[in-house]
Amino acid sequence: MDLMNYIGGKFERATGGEWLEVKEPATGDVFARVPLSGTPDVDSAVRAARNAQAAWGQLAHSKRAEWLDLIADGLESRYDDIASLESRDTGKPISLARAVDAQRSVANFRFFAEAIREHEGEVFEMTDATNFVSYRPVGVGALITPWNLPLYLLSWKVAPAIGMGNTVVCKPSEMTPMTANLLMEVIDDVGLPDGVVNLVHGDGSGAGSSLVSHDDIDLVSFTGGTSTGSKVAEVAAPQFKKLSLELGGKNSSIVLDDCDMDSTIKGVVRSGFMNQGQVCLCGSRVLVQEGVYDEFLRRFIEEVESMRIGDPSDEKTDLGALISADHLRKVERYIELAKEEGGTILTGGYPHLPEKFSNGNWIAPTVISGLGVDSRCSTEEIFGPVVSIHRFSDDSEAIEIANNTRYGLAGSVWTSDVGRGRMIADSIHTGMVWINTWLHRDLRVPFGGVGDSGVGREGGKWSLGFFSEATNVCVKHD
Ligand code: TXE
Repeated sequence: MDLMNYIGGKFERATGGEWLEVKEPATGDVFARVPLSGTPDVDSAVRAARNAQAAWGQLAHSKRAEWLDLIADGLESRYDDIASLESRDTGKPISLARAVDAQRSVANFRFFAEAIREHEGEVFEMTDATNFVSYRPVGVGALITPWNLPLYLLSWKVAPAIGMGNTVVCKPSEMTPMTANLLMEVIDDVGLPDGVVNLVHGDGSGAGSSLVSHDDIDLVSFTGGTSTGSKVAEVAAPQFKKLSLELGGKNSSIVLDDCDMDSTIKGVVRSGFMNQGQVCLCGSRVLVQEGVYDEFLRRFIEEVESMRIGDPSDEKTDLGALISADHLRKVERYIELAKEEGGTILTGGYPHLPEKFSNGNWIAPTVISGLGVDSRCSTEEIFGPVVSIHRFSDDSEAIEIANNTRYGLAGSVWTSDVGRGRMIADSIHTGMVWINTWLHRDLRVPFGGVGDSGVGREGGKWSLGFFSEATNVCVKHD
């Protein structure tokens, strides 16, 4: 499959005529190619977006909301395509791609259609004047997305960005282009005005950096790694582009001695290993209160080892392949480092799979005990199916451990005493905390983190605010 860029309503190759191969994580086979785009392609995409922005920005909110609903309808009609393409492209199990990626991609467009319809400015009265606050489009936005939740995150940005009157140039990860391409097909099918949404395939140092640095880009919404996020910020900040950075995480799952053990085991395993641990919100550090440590650990290992690893297209599969051979090597290096740091591998290794998967990126879910809470493996983002487990004595020690990383994205607390859980949640320096659940998402709430987890919030009204310029007109009473 040769995918194309989508610029000004047309599918086209890169002007340089070069291609990047796309591999299937489960088998290592090349199954598609994307254009290796460069500055000329980015230029024409930004120009198409700029040409479309004035008219699009003047449409009524209700009209733009209608377009979002049309796109949602189009995605819904291709629900199973999204699930199977996403599963094949990322290596994640089909059940996850259906329940999370496909479901959320439709929900994102529907949610923001409603949010845009209801959104209006504020009026602030003074004794002798009235202030009218309105939310104008920012202009042309660059939306740069990673490989772990490709359409889930791309739709999360496109919907509010165009809903608030901006036009956009999308740059999906070169490793997972398939569902971004499907979104362009849906957008083309519904007849969205040319240039409102454009897409340029390519790598980070080529198309990615040329898009971020383009002087006619007003806004950058980036989700990806922390080190890449700082490169993006270095380029965008001096040009005063509006910037949102959703980066990495090193999140703690805190298990208190009064937790309901059955639901906690299931929740903490899901949090640690969903999508092979390749979600920025994953609970990769499990902190267990000493009174329940032994019982928890025994049952946790049992549950981890019961997960089925293998063919992502099999409905019964719980864990698929990692995104790439390079990423697998990065995860393996961390497991080697863990041993050097004094850790004990309690479970892990490699799954035994049929021959067709022998060139895929496979590793078994790995649990490591005995690491210091300040060790590199316990404080750096590994972004694979690797969890370190630590015991703690009291709540203040759990809080101290949870706060001892440079990240600050999310966390979870498992307890039967919600007041105790709230106290801990309020003491953890992150953007989000779940109590007795994980990745339970209301699209109205803010999403984002602090420290090395990034800058800004998206989600609900925070997305509407980020993708607009709040403007005030003050009218003096005569
Ligand atoms: O992300 P990158 P990668 C973490 C995880 C992972 C690490 C790197 O630790 O190992 O990030 O993953 C584009 N200017 N997360 O390599 O490199 C790139 O083409 C502009 C956490 O996938 O950050 C892709 O489209 N763009 C994260 C996007 O940025 C650039 C999810 C992300 O690529 C660029 C994924 C540049 N200089 C990885 N360099 C999360 N928070 O969910 C790259 N890109």
